[in-house]
Amino acid sequence: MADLAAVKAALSAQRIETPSWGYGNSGTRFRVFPQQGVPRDPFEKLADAAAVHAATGVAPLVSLHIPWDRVPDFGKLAAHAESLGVRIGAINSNTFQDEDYRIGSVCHPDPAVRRKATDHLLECVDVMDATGSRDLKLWFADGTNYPGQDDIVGRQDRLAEALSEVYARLGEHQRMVLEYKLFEPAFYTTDVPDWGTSYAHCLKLGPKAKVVVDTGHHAPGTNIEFIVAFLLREGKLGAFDFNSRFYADDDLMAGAADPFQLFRILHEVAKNGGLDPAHGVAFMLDQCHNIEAKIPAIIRSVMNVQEATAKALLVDLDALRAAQSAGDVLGANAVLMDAYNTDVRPLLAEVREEMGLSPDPLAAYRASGYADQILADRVGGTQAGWGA
Ligand SMILES: [Mn+2]
Repeated sequence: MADLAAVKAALSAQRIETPSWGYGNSGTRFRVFPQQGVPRDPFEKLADAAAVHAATGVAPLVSLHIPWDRVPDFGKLAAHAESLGVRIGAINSNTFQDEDYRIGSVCHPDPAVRRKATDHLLECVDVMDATGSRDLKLWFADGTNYPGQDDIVGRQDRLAEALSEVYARLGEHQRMVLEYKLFEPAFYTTDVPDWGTSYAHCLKLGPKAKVVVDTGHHAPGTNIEFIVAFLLREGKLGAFDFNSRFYADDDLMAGAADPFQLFRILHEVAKNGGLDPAHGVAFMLDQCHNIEAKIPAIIRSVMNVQEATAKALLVDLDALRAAQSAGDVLGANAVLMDAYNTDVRPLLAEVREEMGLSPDPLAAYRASGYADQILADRVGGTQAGWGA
């Protein structure tokens, strides 16, 4: 049996980071449906994130996205976060929304464009210095659409050169986390298409470079928990971008499409020490909320990650190992399924009450009156969204 006190301690200690862009208007390439009460600036995004943290107690970190969250004084933004009870998490770079990046950023054939992209990444490290952020999160839209369009190896060389310049700029306690994505926006080759490419670059860069696993960035049917287990074993799992996919990079709420997959991933995390803060795995959400209310959707996502984590922590590892060593295929599988089929909602309600929180985060949010307050307060101005 899992030690219940240890399970509760692990659940109350877990930290789930929410994305600033999840609070703004975002959607699909077809249509972004604006919603009332959406933040107009990064300060208001942090206020929404603080509302999520107030309801859940486990979401004190907020990822920023540069340039969408660029402000004249990042020290002021970090102080504002602190006054709201949250902190700045990962700084996400953006080398995909400028005219210059039509055929690439750090992998572009033109050294001037590469210089511009690398300078942006260095600017992001400046933002980390000013905000106390630990992680520089890199995702590159770079790739090609047509066979012969560019030299595959040449692009890898350019990528390595940019990464190594940025790596050298990192402070002692700062890290670089490199995200991969199978395809889109490039459709023939992507310069960081899979975990192996990210891992190979990170391995060469050094201990401060780690891989980000975005759960939506794989081919259908990919065994993501294998990737997670492998990277944990190598000490190279830096972070998760949790979200759900039914088809491609859907960016739906974590745990909505396939809660069993989320459980299997978190089982590998829990079993292999990844919940220990010393391991440094960041549990981030990377989602868009196009048709649903944003703050409640993020609260629901945090709860879904917590539920999968709770189930993972309930796996009877002694019984699992005994069954595995005995070659008891069905017994081992049953141990895992017993944990997955446990209703952990009462356990999480208890954990929340012991943390001095409401047992029901969504009800607590509704009762707070925050949703009405932002509708009344946020009149006029320009709502935040992609590009702002
Ligand atoms: Mn992502």
